[in-house]
Amino acid sequence: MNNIDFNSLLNLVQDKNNYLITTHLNPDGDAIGSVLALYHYLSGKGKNVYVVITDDVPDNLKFLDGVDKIQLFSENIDTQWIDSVELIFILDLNDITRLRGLENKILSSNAKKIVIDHHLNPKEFADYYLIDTEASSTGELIYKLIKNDKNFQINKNIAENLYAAILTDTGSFRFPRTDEEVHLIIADLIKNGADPVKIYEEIYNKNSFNKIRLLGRGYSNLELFFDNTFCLMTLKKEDFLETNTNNSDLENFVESLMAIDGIKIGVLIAEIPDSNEIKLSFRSKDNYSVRDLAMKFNGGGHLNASGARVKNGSLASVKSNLIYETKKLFFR
Ligand SMILES: [Mn+2]
Repeated sequence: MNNIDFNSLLNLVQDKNNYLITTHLNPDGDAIGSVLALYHYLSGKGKNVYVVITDDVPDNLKFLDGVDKIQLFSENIDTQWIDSVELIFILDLNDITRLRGLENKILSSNAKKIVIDHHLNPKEFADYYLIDTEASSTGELIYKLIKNDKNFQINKNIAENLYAAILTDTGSFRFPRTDEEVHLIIADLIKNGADPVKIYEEIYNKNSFNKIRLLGRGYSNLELFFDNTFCLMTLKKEDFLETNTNNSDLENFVESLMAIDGIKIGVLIAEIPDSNEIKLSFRSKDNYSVRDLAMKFNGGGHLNASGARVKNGSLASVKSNLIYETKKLFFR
């Protein structure tokens, strides 16, 4: 793996003019904020920059400056220009399969590919890697990259995008990688124009009334197991229909279970309307590996956050199976 540092990367950028920036499917705040900050930096230096991603920008990130420059990739769009770029930045991912559909276009391009990321276990596919698994976010790495350019001053657009990236990837400055350095970076971003009140308001306080009503249904259905360490939230089809909501309204529901005192594992089990699928979302603390639990249902993910979808199962049987598997894995 060819690792590159900030200064060598800046040198590489100096004499090139045509760039492509992309990031992973289901983009989050770190993905979009990092992409747009790098976009503003490069275009601020007079470069020609394309931005392409494979899924829509989530609604709560559409306020970010530069969102209108993002193209949505599909098999139908003209991608001839991909062959004209000289450098391709791949941000916040280290496994090319997370580029869904775009990966072949990128791999077959003659441009140099550069991964900037903070996830563990990178796969070998790019020409250069700028990876720091200790970093809070990819946004933190983009900040350091731009700061290494002594001829460039971070402007408001860049500051806002990087603030959004770090805010979201640190769970609002509370995840373990939130250290002194992160707060010093944040202070510098505020100094350069990021507005913490506005950005938080845009990202977190734009829930629909119906979504909160659906969450209320979920809260009233909570169940505890295994000495109050395992909490289960169940949502049935009628909960969605009666609140006029759908699958996409479930964001952050399972996370909220982890705020309950003593909870080690939280699971959301939801009967998705207009489908024959049951969605399972898992969160945990410490070494309770919900990835192992998700794999029992043909899903996957991380140690403390994972998911699965069960087709054609009944809610009752998936639920009893879930409780059985959880007991077998953790509470024998
Ligand atoms: Mn990230």
